Amino acid sequence: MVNFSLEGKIALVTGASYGIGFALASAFAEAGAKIVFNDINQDFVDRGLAAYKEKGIEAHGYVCDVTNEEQVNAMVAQIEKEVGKINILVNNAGIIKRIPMHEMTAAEFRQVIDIDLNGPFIVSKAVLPSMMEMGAGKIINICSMMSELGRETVSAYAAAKGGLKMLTRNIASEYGKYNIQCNGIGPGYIATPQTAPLRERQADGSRHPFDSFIVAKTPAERWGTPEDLMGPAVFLASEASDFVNGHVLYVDGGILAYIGKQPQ
Ligand code: NAP
Ligand code: GCO
Repeated sequence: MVNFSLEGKIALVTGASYGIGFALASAFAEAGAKIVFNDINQDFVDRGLAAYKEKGIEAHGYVCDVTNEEQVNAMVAQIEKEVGKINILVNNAGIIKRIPMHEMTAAEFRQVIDIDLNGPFIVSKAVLPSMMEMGAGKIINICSMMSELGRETVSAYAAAKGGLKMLTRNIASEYGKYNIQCNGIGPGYIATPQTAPLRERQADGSRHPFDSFIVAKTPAERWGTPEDLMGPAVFLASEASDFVNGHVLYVDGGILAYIGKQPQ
């Protein structure tokens, strides 16, 4: 019997007050997991807790900046004390800065790398010892189309997400012997606050050019939704994927496979 259930598991999803993280945590709860999440300030954590409660999910929320190793280690210790050892980690927290590279400061570049790549390293390192002790664990890194492709203005983000793909493969290589699987999810273009600027209506009411571009580049002819990612995440968090390791599962409506629609 294939086991997609997460009953009895504890899942930590970083940056999950809303957006993709919130959808993934909700899917894990539906599959039976206990939900733990963090966000960068109490206001977002409180909003997240209320949103989970509205869905009937009793989540545990913590204020923690994933780039701060001391805060992360303290949060994981507190989770283990208050909830239990973490079976599933989703490194979801992330930012993007859309700035032409020749105009981007080194500090701006570093900030994106710090949150999108150093953060997953720090949080994964914090949960690995207990997973090694338990002889099982799932780490899922939220990668991106930019783990494979570049585009104007996202140099820092692409460098971080490309690095996150290789960090995923390295954790898989180093910890597979402990029955810990580390995989990535590579969402396509998903309608969340992070991509809202790319979908804004123009002054004349027309679609944002990038919006039209993405719809033409996607065989599914639509933006993805956080809900599109829920099934793939439950699969990678469950025992059904125990022999899947070091893989990045692209959930992109076919963008990476498609040359794009011929302009009319
Ligand atoms: P989002 O709506 O901007 O949400 C990002 C979340 O991360 C927010 O809750 C944010 O909290 C949190 N966060 C940011 N910096 C943090 C830090 N230092 N410590 C803790 N939490 C932090 O983004 P999203 O669209 O849901 O994306 C979630 C993940 O999916 C990101 O890794 C993103 O790169 C990736 N992704 C998104 C898309 C897409 O099209 N949307 C596609 C591929 C991959 P605050 O609000 O408090 O800052
Ligand atoms: C951008 C978008 C993308 C998406 C996502 C695609 O400006 O190109 O924000 O980077 O967020 O990462 O997979």
